[in-house]
Amino acid sequence: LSLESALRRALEREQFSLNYQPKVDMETGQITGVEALLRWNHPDLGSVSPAQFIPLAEETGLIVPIGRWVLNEACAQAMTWQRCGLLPLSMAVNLSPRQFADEHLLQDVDEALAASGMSPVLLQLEVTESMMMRNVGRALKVLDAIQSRGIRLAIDDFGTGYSSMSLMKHFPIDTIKIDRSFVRDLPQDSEDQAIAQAIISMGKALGMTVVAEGVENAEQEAFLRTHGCDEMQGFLIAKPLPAKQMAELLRPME
Ligand code: G
Ligand code: G
Ligand code: MN
Ligand code: NA
Repeated sequence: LSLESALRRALEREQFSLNYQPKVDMETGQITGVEALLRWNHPDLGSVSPAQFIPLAEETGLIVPIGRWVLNEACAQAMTWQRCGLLPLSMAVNLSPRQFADEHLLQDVDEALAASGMSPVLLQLEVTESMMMRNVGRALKVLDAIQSRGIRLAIDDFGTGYSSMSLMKHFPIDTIKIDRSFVRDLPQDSEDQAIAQAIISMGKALGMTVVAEGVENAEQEAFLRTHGCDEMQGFLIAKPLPAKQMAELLRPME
């Protein structure tokens, strides 16, 4: 049994689930939103790492139906939490290059919003620099259509691709996420210090929200807060959690 054939059956066999990782405001400590992260639990193989199966799903094109499932599930979960009386929060969903290139992306997004009843302003789509640079004209059209619906856009893993300043200027981007490779060695590494500060000041000057990824300790947090980073995400706050555990974090203290 190849991994590919197992992956082909995973959707219909309901082997996927989503974990959720919170982002918090660095000033208030409040959770501003969560990012949905896909998990595959195979009965024999156990839990297969996304680092293994996402590239395979991308190569085979299976990421398109899988990604559609992720969108629907994430929006439905956000609305379940709202109906339980939790404060509405932003739900971030990662898009893959293949999904972004798919001509039905907007239709899939619209259907997930319609089926769940979620407000578009609460949905955030995470894209990468390389997805936008592959075909700039098309990417602009797609992102403008996404923005016109009120949906938010974040650039994931910022700084690891071919970042273009003109992309920052012309694309309707709300949020940039500093890749965790630049956060890991803060505050000791002086090059990472310079890079993190530059991303923060550029993002803020352009009116974007800047989120640091992969924050694992208080020293990293202190550096980022001092330099004006808006939000953070990482193991210091919480690992990606199953929906039930995430709901516990979201429930206000009594
Ligand atoms: O959750 P984890 O850190 O193991 O994720 C590893 C990689 O898989 C990350 O790059 C993450 O963006 C990606 N990933 C997780 N969930 C999804 C998803 O639903 N869709 C896509 N396209 N990528 C995802
Ligand atoms: O590429 P993307 O940013 O979507 O990747 C998200 C992945 O990063 C998730 O798989 C998650 O498990 C991982 N991640 C989240 N927070 C941390 C952290 O603080 N440290 C490390 N090493 N990985 C993290
Ligand atoms: Mn992401
Ligand atoms: Na990232």
